Amino acid sequence: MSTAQPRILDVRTRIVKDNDRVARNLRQRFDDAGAFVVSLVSSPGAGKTTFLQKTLTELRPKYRVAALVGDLATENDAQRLAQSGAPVRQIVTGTVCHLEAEMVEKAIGDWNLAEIDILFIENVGNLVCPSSYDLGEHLRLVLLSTPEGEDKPLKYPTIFNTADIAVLTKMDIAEAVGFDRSAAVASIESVRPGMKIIDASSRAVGGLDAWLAELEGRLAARRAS
Ligand SMILES: Nc1nc2c(ncn2[C@@H]2O[C@H](COP(=O)(O)OP(=O)(O)OP(=O)(O)O)[C@@H](O)[C@H]2O)c(=O)[nH]1
Ligand SMILES: [Mg+2]
Repeated sequence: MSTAQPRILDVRTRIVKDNDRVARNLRQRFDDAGAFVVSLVSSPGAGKTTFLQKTLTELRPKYRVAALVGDLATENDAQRLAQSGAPVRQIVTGTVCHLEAEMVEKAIGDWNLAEIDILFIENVGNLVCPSSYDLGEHLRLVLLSTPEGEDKPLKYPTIFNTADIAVLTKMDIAEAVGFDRSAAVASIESVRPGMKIIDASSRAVGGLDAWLAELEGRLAARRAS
């Protein structure tokens, strides 16, 4: 038992190192092509696909957008996202509980990145595994939905520490589920002081306005730099 543990850790460290190398190459490709890449992580069902479908639909008139989506099984999410009219590819991971940079690289395949302004990557719904894997993205969102508990950041600090923005989703049902926003904000603040927090609802009219303004601001700043 005590001899097996270090070997497992060695293998894991090597896998993560290999992933980081592929992710660095990917980020360079994205930069060279001028594609801004945003990934989304959250627990299962926090609202990633709904948020992304609406985001793609809102952005399509102004930007060339595309999406990759990871799940252990089914092409359901890709079919939902494709309703936006954007190019979408599903990554089926089988038994793997997170996306890896190599999976992203393969899924991009023959896409011409120079023809994409913003590429979104929806990770597998999981608050643990995705945190260790850089996908070459420029911006990582962690979604926390109102029904799932204000202390999730305290229980899963790493996923919040490896993300850039926390999005509080399903705000339209916040009152019905007794969501305590200040407690959720305090949880996020205690694991990641100063983290940007955005309220969102994919059901309410204008529910993604704050997020879309933030994204457009970051995109403009990137293009100006
Ligand atoms: N009330 C409300 N429901 C939402 C909102 N966003 C998503 N939902 C619902 O939450 C459920 C899960 O949403 P999904 O978008 O599939 O969640 P997901 O994070 O992509 O799920 P996985 O990919 O399985 O991890 C669905 O029934 C959605 O309709 C929201 O803003 N408000
Ligand atoms: Mg989904």
